[in-house]
Amino acid sequence: MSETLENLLQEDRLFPPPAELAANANVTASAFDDAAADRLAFWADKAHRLDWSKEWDQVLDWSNPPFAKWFVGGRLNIAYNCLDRHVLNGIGDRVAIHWEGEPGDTRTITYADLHTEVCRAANALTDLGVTAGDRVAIYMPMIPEAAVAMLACARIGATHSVVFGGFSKDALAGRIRDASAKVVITADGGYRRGAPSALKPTVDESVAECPTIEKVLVVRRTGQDVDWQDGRDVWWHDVVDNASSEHEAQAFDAEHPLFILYTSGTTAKPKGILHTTGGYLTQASYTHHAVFDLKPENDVYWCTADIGWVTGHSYIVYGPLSNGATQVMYEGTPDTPHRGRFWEIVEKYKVTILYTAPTAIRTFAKWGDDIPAQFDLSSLRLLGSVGEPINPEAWMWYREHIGGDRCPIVDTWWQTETGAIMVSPLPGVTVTKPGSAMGPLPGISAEVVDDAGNPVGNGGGGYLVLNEPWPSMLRTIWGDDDRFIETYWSRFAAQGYYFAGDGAKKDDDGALWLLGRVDDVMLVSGHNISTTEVESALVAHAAVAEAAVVGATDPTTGQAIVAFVILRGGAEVDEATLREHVAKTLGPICKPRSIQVVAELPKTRSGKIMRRLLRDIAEKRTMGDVTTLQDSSVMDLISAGVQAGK
Ligand code: 6R9
Repeated sequence: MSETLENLLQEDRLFPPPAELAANANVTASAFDDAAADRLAFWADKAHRLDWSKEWDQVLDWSNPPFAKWFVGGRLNIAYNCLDRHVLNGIGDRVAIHWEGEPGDTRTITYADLHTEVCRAANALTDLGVTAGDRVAIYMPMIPEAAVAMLACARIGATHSVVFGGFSKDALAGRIRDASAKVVITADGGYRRGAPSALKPTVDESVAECPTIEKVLVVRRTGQDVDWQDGRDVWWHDVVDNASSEHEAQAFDAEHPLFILYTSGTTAKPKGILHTTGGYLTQASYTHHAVFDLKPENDVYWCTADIGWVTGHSYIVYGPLSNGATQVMYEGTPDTPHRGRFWEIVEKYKVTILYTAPTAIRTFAKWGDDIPAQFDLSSLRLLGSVGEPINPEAWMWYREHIGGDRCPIVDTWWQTETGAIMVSPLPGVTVTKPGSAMGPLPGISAEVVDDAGNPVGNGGGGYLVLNEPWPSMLRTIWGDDDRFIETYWSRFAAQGYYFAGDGAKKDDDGALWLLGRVDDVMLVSGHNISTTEVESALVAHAAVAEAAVVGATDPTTGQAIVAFVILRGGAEVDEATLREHVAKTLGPICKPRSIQVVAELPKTRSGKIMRRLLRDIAEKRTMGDVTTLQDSSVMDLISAGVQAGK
């Protein structure tokens, strides 16, 4: 990408925080002053929200960048912070998890229950030979045991590596091998789209290729038949249910490895992102308190992410539980048994805070306004978004049809690598703009820079960088320090900036707009145009629910914009109208060469559009690697449609 990104989309709508929320907010504007006065003292203060068995000697050791050490010399136990201290503080009978299985079965788990279960699991893992520093792979459906397994590992100092319960045998085996995991925790299966979906056979095939695995611990969820290898396979209900519920948590060093999580890695070998203990929990916990304004006595919080995504780690397990939250956990898909399932759950549990992804929001908009309108959503008071840029019109739809025009929206930008939220409105402070993540949180430093690493200033576009270390930053790529430096710290090595890989702009007021991955930026007749802005222009048309655009090689313009759109239920529109609509919104340079109506778009399991595959279609190439797709048949449908249409 050369010099800068064009700054095209204008947005004038403003939404101030609701007065009552602002008056009672957990975090007010003074947090920015505190952090500006002394950033390290600010984070030390946030670390004091946790219980440490030994105080640190130094807040940050940045003497060997980019290898950071936070809270040097401090010691704590993560599970103790998420469970024991709440029980000791007398809130053991507060509900930690309202779990809802896809078939409609439910479980209500208090903090005391969760504590007991994690203690048993910690003892069981110890009996299976797991000790501090060992790696444990977790390949599970969205059942409470997934959180229990993670916390039990954390409790005994084993490093977990959660792998999405839908990934293939090769993906699982590759991740087990890379981390040399000793144990896999899994289930016979889980419920997806109204049917049991098996997990154990994939584990069996993977483990056959992974000699480091000594034990496979299996939760019985669906009751489906499983192959069994005596001596290696053990049932959770045999070993965990029979283990002692007494377990004293030992403290670990602040830099003890807590988890490895592999990023989807669209092209190369997946990267094992390593997170450690003290800094990670400090920031996951504080941001959950600040961004969601969580009032643990009153709120019912629901993050719809899967545990296999970093969002599930930081905002289902570690953030909410460290804050003593009551939360909903749902096993299945949003359209089972009907398209109102999410709203039925909000109504049933009186959810107050909902955190979901733009892909889900656009899908709900496509399904129609009348579906959420059938449910009582009046308990909601705050909405969050994560995973992709949220198009302004999707943001407005979310606000109106889910938030009843009263709930603030926090659009939270962060990554597996950052461990916790970095850029987001504060709901009691920030006047928001639909589609903008607004600005860095207190204690976080971010900039938009040009090719040479100079700030672009208001009104300019370029690269989003993080220019100061932060507590929950990744510490390295597991087993590959060189790749860590090369991937994240080499682009702006002279300045010492972390480069996230995302394009961004600052509008005239200095608000931040994420513009998608820089690899996706299109170069049309010498102009750098972001996929996000063209997609948002398309989604702003009343007939369009979702859009994905890519740059395809073009003999005259270098690249031409090729768009794929999903229409809203019942809507009809012709291609010429949509092309004109984009030209009118953003300027003639952004007029797509072609627009194809499709039924689905290729997405990863965390809901991100895989533009690389659409580029293959637009340029009539054979398709690249589709292993991280949620549903690989989508690509056949799209290419068949494109061939028929052209
Ligand atoms: C948490 C998570 C990280 C990438 C990131 C960016 C995109 C996430 C976003 C967003 C715009 C937001 N992304 N949140 N883009 N606005 N609010 O998603 O982690 O799966 O590692 O993905 O997702 O491109 O670089 P991860």
